[in-house]
Amino acid sequence: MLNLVLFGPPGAGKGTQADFLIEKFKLAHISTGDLLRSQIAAKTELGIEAKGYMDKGFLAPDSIVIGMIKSILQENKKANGYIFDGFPRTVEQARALDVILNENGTPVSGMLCLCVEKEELINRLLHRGKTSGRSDDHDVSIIENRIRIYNEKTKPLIEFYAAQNKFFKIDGVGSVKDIAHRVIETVGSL
Ligand code: B4P
Repeated sequence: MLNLVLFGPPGAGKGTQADFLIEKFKLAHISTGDLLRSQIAAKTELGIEAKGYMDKGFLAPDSIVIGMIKSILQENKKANGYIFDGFPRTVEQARALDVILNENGTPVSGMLCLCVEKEELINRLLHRGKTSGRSDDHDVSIIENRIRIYNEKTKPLIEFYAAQNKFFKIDGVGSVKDIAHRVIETVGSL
């Protein structure tokens, strides 16, 4: 079973590359950003709580996100494997994911980290903000906060997965297709 963690700062191309991996390896796509946005759109209690954090560029609380992952994995038990897109984002989330997957005897196969410089990230997100309607893509200070939070809370996961020999660094700059080629080649080597 292939369980991939698609990793990188906001705007690195995680959602974009997930589409190629789904097509190629027929995996179930689990994007915590998409799940949270659908809770917000449905105006659920969870969505209303998460919105307060996301609009300002902060992470949603671990308890919310981990609970969401547990129920989505429960609903998709027959999948060939999973692409975790934007999850885990904190060490607590990564530990929880290891516990859940190890219980099923299907651990994380590899963490694919897309590397992109800050200036390019900001340009991509502002560009997307023109059409996405996402409240966190319009304002440079909110985007910078997302990148700051990534550096503080999420980047330490590189060490977490490197210690398990599961960290794979991929250049995230270039054409979307070239990057997809690099990503697929890396997955093929796992
Ligand atoms: P996400 O939905 O995961 O959003 P993101 O980090 O901005 O990445 P995304 O996948 O959307 O963008 P991508 O890099 O594909 O999270 C949003 C918020 O939800 C978080 O800030 C947080 O508040 C909350 N959240 C989500 N998961 C959480 C968790 N686990 N714990 C707590 N909170 C959580 O691409 C961005 C843009 O770049 C696109 O427009 C794309 O077209 C463009 N692009 C991609 N590749 C390109 C390339 N090669 N060249 C040029 N442009 C490219």
